[in-house]
Amino acid sequence: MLSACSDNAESGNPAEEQRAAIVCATPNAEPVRLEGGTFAMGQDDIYAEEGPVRETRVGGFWIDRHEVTNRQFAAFVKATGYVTIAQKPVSPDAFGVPADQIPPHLLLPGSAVFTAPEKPSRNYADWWTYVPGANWTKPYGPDGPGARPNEPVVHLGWDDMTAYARWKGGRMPTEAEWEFAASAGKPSPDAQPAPDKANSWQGVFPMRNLETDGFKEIAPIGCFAPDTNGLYDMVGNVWEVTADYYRPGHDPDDNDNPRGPSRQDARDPFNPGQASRVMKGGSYLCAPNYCQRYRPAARQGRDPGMGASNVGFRLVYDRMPDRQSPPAIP
Ligand SMILES: [Ca+2]
Ligand SMILES: [Ca+2]
Repeated sequence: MLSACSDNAESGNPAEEQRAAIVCATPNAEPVRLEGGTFAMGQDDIYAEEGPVRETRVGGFWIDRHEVTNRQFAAFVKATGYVTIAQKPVSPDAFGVPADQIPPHLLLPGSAVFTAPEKPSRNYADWWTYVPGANWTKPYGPDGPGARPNEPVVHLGWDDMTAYARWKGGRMPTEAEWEFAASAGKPSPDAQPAPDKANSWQGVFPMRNLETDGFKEIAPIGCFAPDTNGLYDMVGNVWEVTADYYRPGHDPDDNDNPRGPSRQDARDPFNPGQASRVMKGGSYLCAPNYCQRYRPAARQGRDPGMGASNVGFRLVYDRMPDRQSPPAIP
């Protein structure tokens, strides 16, 4: 079944009209069974953290066809009363400095929101802003639109995602499982996906977003063609957090259902001192001039304690989930 992403057909804004003309699929809610196998994991010629390439085996699993949506997360919250990390005040202990040195707004509930800077920059601190009031229900902050049901949920921390996973009867994918699933059909290993293949950033990041693919920010699920596994938006739209701890590069000897380094061996240059998790696939903010991470092998660390406006997830399952009786959250 197909449905229009928007009914805003005659806005006078070419980008909005283009978006309105895009027809999005309504993906089947049942996960896809992948039988597992061997594939070439990693990449050697783009960013050093992605190598070395090595033959890697993964076992079979089921995987969600699309990123977890706001509709799905809202059902979890309604059933359990769950409150996410971004909806709670921040502990001063998280900063490691005396409380009187912490800017007060950083202690308010909130999350990191992309805000295009006024001048060209290659410093991520210039486009990431801690916005009090930003959380999964208000992905662009308190003054922006509310969460749209068919868009991927964002602004979740690790504990939020795993709480949802337990309730749903699934788990976070390993990096190898995720990359195996995303490698279906052997997408181009280095080029930016065509505008009809994935939601990424066309133009010069972070100043000029041409929106050639029809979306300035997050897209609803199902607006871009699925891969040969029937999976939507593995590359692009929002980053997807996996179970593995992050450190730059792969262990070449860890190639049979690898689960990444131990917590003690985790290391994230962008989040020193944090046991970050690996996230995959890039987002709507990935552009050729800055973040060429719209590829299956691409990876980055994700601070487990805070979400962002371009980070989501999807689940995998070891058995077909029983959708009739999700367990109560502890
Ligand atoms: Ca886009
Ligand atoms: Ca994605």
